[in-house]
Amino acid sequence: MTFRWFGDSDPVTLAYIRQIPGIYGIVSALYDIPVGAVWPVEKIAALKQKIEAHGMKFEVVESVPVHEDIKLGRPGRDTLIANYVQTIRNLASCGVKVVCYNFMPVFDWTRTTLAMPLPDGSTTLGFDAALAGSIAPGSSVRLPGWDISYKDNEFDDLISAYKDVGETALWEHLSYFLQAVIPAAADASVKMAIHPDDPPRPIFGLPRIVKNREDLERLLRIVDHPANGLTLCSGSLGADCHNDVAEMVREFSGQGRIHFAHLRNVKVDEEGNFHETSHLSSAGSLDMAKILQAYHDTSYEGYVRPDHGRMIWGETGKPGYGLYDRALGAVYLNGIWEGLGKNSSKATGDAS
Ligand code: DNO
Ligand code: MN
Repeated sequence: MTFRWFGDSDPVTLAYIRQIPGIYGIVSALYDIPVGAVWPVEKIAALKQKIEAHGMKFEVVESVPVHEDIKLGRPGRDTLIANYVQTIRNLASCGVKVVCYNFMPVFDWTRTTLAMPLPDGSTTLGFDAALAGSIAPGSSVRLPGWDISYKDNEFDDLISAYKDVGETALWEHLSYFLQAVIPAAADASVKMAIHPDDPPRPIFGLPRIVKNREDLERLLRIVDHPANGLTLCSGSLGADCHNDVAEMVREFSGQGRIHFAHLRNVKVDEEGNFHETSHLSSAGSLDMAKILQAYHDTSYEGYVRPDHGRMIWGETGKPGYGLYDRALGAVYLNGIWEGLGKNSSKATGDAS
């Protein structure tokens, strides 16, 4: 069980995270390195040391961002890919075992609201499909809930650059990236773990290619090696009610290709609207016990973290990444996992 931490500027401290029962490690990144530049060993080592001083491990990075020129297949991509590979080597030299990344054009996750009120007085991240659908690519509308690190002018340029890059080209650019990066990652004993698109559908006219079982299958076959793996995010994939998350876990964990499990619950409808809920199964549309059962049945030994949480108990801070609800999630998930262990044939000695 791990917990995401955004570095010294994160209002949630390592000292507090340590007090959550059952936390093994911290998931973090270097946030002051420009996208595309090599992460220096000294900075990685300093981060590791800080985390270890609080009694936790640093074995998972989320994320090493992929430069837009790689996703766009622009001429400069070879240098950027060489930098990416060097970053992987540097991370490996500091003991990092899994690197999470994503291949979403321009945006990381997108929400139409960051503070949707729930009946219990908490607030959560929400997505209104009609509202998102009404925004034309390149229009001046800005949403509160999208994770981008571009200035407005760069942002508009990027959106127009993607006019010539549809799904087919994006797949080609992802293949090119994987064919260069996976052998180097394998060589450094690092497992790459792509995060699915969130939400799992095209938005603002931009292509999205990591949205469902077929996409994951296709991706894994591009370089059919364990170093080419998945961050299976239940909440991202679960935002499409046609995705059977437990079934995907069973299939891909069974193949040893899930290296990082993001666990959270969402309440979804047929139109593609959704909001995030507490981790509890009854609070949302996903059966968390069934999902964990699938991990357990396939002897999953990878890393796990509670993904986003609601804002509860008056907490303020980075939406989705407060302390309290994520801590409740970690404990709830650990509880299910402990129960599965005690009920399994291994634990009871039942050979059937
Ligand atoms: C959404 C979150 C994301 C994720 C990045 C990974 O479900 O987990 O912020 O961290 O997309 O690159
Ligand atoms: Mn996630």
